[in-house]
Amino acid sequence: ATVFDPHDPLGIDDLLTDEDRAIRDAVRQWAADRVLPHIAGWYERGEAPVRELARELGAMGALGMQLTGYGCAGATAVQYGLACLEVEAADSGIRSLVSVQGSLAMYAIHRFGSEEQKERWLPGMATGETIGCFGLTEPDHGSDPAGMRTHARRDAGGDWVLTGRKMWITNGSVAGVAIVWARTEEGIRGFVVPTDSPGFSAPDIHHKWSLRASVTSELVMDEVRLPADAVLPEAVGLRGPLGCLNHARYGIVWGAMGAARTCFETALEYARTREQFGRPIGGFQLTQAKLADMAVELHKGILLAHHLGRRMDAGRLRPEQVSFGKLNNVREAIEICRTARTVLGANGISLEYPVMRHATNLESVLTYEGTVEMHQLVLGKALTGLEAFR
Ligand code: TGC
Ligand code: FAD
Repeated sequence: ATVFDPHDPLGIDDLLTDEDRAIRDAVRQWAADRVLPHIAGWYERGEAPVRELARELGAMGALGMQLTGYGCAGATAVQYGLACLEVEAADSGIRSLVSVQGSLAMYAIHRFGSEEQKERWLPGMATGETIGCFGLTEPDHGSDPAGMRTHARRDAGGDWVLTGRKMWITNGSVAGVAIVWARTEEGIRGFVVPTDSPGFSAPDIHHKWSLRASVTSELVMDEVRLPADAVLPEAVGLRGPLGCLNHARYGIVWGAMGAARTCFETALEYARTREQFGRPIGGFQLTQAKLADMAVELHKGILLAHHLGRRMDAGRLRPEQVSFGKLNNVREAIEICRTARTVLGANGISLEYPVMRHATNLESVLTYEGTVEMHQLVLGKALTGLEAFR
């Protein structure tokens, strides 16, 4: 007979294969051993051992997990999603490392790169030896990357000369390679930039109150000279970087539910044990309403992520469907975390518990990879046929 499991009320586990469960459990265990004991301290100090974590994630096959060849794991979209969920259940900043490495930097090279670029960069990125970053956003062009100012021109010898600034770049200062998108005479192109190139620097951005266990940097390119073959040959126009974003956004659809799960589970446990007015606060109707609503949105979100994963595995996932998932799941996840915070009372604001950390992390997740408003407008355009960005 089936029993009701408060941790899986819809029985979503039944949708997974044994291999899916094995991957999920391995990543969950890694996060429990390697992230959870330290994360509050990293968060408080605004640091994380990114290089060490990247190597460990690489050893688990979690970097460029869905890609094939070049040392990548060739996992399914559902398996990649489950890994994102488990990593983000520990911290969104660590999941960002996974997303940027695998879904943005490695994906760009895998999807749009030459054979030489793939062989040179991907194996070391899959092991986490080399960290990658992805520079699309600029100080004056975030939601509207079409307006970017960073540009590259060819000199007389055929080399590229790259100049400009990128802003809010995850992993910037720890990266060995940067994928930088720039305006050229041929349209927007992607460049594979070794970060030791003369003229390239990546100063860190400080004073963040969100995603504190993640490195965020500026990229400054002052006449960076690159060989002719530094350009990604298969990407011309904004469809190049936006194609990479589909992949990373898909991982976030799952990941956000990881943050939400941790907050829900924390609130549930707290509500069962914390007593006021002579009884557990979980016995009050108002608390139960919160827990019921959180559980509904959490598991609806996981089902949605699973549905999108199956579509991606079948090669049938539309960008508008990714926007649907990113919009819903990040918005609901932050709501779940904020509600969990209220259930914990004053303890909710403490780093001794994970909820405030997750809630403040999700402020970044709500904004990056396309803001709520951008995904509403993508869906609005798909629904009405009318574009409302400009
Ligand atoms: P639009 O005219 O609609 O499109 C230009 C070209 O791109 C194609 N396209 C797509 N291709 C693939 N996937 C998608 N999702 C695509 N969306 C559009 C489109 O077909 C067209 O191709 P072509 O060949 O006809 O030229 O472009 P637009 O200028 O109107 O902009 C549309 C908009 C606003 C949706 C887009 O600019 C956008 O998504 N803006 C948000 C920017 C964004 O998400 N930035 C994220 C930066 S990276 C990041 O945040 C990493 S954080 C990572 C972490 O730490 O986890
Ligand atoms: P803006 O585009 O200036 O938007 C400000 C507000 O205006 C938003 O609410 C937005 O939705 C709204 N708005 C804008 N246009 C419209 C419109 N047409 N209609 C209605 N509302 C509109 N970028 C990278 O390239 N690589 C990275 O690795 C990366 N990592 C990041 C890490 C962190 C921690 C953060 C916070 C950001 C990161 N980003 C990265 C940048 C991120 O993608 C951008 O912040 C995001 O795309 C929004 O751009 P913006 O901040 O310039 O906001």
